[in-house]
Amino acid sequence: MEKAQSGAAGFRFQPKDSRLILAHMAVAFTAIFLGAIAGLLQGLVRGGVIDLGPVNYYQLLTAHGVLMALVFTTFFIVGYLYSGLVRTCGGTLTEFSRRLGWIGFWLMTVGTAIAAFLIIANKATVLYTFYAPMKASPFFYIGLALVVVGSWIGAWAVFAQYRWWKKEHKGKLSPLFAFMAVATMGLWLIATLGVALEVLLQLIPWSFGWVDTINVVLSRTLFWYFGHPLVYFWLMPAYIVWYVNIPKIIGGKIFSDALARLAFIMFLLLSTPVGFHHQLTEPGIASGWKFLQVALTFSVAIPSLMTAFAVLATFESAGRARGAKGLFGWIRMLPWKDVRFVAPLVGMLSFIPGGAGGLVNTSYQLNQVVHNTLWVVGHFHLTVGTVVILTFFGVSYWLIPALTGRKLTAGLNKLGLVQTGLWALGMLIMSGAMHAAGLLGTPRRTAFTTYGDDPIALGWLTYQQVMAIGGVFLFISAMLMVWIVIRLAFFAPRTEEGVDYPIGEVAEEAASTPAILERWPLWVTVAICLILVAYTIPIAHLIQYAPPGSPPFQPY
Ligand code: HAS
Ligand code: CU
Repeated sequence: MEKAQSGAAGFRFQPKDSRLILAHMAVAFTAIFLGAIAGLLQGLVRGGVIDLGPVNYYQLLTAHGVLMALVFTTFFIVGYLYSGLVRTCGGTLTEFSRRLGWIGFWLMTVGTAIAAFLIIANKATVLYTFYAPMKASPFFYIGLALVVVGSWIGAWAVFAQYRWWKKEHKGKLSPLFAFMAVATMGLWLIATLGVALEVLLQLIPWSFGWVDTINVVLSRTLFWYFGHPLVYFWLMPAYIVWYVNIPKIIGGKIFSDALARLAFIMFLLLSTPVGFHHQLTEPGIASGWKFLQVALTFSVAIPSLMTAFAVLATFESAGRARGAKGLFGWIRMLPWKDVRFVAPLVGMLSFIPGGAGGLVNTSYQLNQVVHNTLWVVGHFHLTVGTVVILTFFGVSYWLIPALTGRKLTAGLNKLGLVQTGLWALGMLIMSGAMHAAGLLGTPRRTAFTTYGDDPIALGWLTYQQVMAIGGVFLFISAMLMVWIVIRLAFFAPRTEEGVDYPIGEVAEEAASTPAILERWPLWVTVAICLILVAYTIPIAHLIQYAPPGSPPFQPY
């Protein structure tokens, strides 16, 4: 590891940029800290290990889901994208982008604070998917709306920086990082349209009592129009790390710039028109439309398979360039003691079962076996909870010191390896037990219960206890991570020579990138056409043949 760092380019962040990025990181890691506490407690309650009496299981579950899946990811991603734009597009944000960045940050932070307050007050115990007809306080939805609007402004900050760079470098291909950041934020704008409509037109008027009932299936459809691309909004920045940062960390080259851009264009096109794979058991949507979206879901696995190929190719050629022999000799050449590589690598490895599980989920008939069971919870703890989060942890090990002008010491690197190992172990146990319990029929979104000592339900208990054990390892790992982040931000030794912000170079033998990949208007138009094909008629039907609306319920 020492060697990789001494070859550093010596990049320096300007304080006005690092302040903005660190602000995002501070909220992100506060969310991890609180979310992990909620996660531990909820896991122990669910396993029947402890009984918290009056503390509401569903309230803890909501806090855990919102903090980890929505708050941590969004703040981390926006901060990370700014950092890479600074590094690859001009060395500093333009005044305009930075101002937008701060406006977006404060809107998101105020919105988060409002939502968090209402969860603590037990006025928003609706889980992170906030499904109607469960009703939260209208101010919870307003808080979420502020987060979304803030993130839109963040997206414009990204676009503005990119456009500034393009103007300064007429006719040139944009840096790969910037291209990917634009694709990610473009997808985010398209995706959040669905949830914005749901919140503004349905949830807010209904929760204020301005209308008596809500069209439940329409609200869920609008939610999943957003909810699936949401998971790619988490995944694409992790892929940026794999495509752009990791090659440099392992001393290799980016396998193919064109392939990387093509994969991101495919995500832009195919991530949205697939939301029905979360609604395969939902009545009111004709099976033909479900089938179409299932087919599109299988297509959106292709850019992930391309990524697996490209990342492996980068690994192999990096090893061979260093003289690796035999079929697998290159594996030993990888920097196995560098946490900046190992944490994301564990993420990649967990996407092999995680992605396979996703393909099971979306296989129309198989979905009936797993839907609404703990299997699905196991799936998303492997994907967002390991692939994405371990990649982001891997980034934190070099990004936080890069922002504060400090060094990742050998000691903190070692502790990072322990943290990564604990996470991997905890997740193997917890997610493994969740998958198994799900296949036995254990429902998700339920507090501890033996269903009146029903023998089938009693058979699930061991799995739930095993899940709790995995949860304890994960909790320890999360606390260790927060501690390391604090060390890196405030206490690690300072360095004067500038720091290593790893950006890979494209391999010499890679083919050149076709300019058409950067024609955004074309790709956005195709994306919108696909969405119109997949959603117009089914949504029109949901409105035209609307089921009787539902009044609000507040069960907890
Ligand atoms: Fe999913 C439910 C289908 C990917 C997250 N998913 C969820 C939920 C979440 C989530 C949060 O079709 C629950 C929502 C809720 O609360 O109800 N998912 C898929 C499919 C994929 C997929 C087809 N999901 C993700 C990702 C997520 C995520 C990514 C977060 C980041 N998912 C579903 C379906 C449901 C679902 C149904 C609904 C289930 C239900 O009934 O409720 C695909 O995108 C997966 C494609 C991926 C691959 C794997 C490629 C492998 C790679 C790693 C290579 C490794 C290397 C390392 C290179 C085909 C890229 C090698 C190194 C060496 C040294 C050897
Ligand atoms: Cu999905």
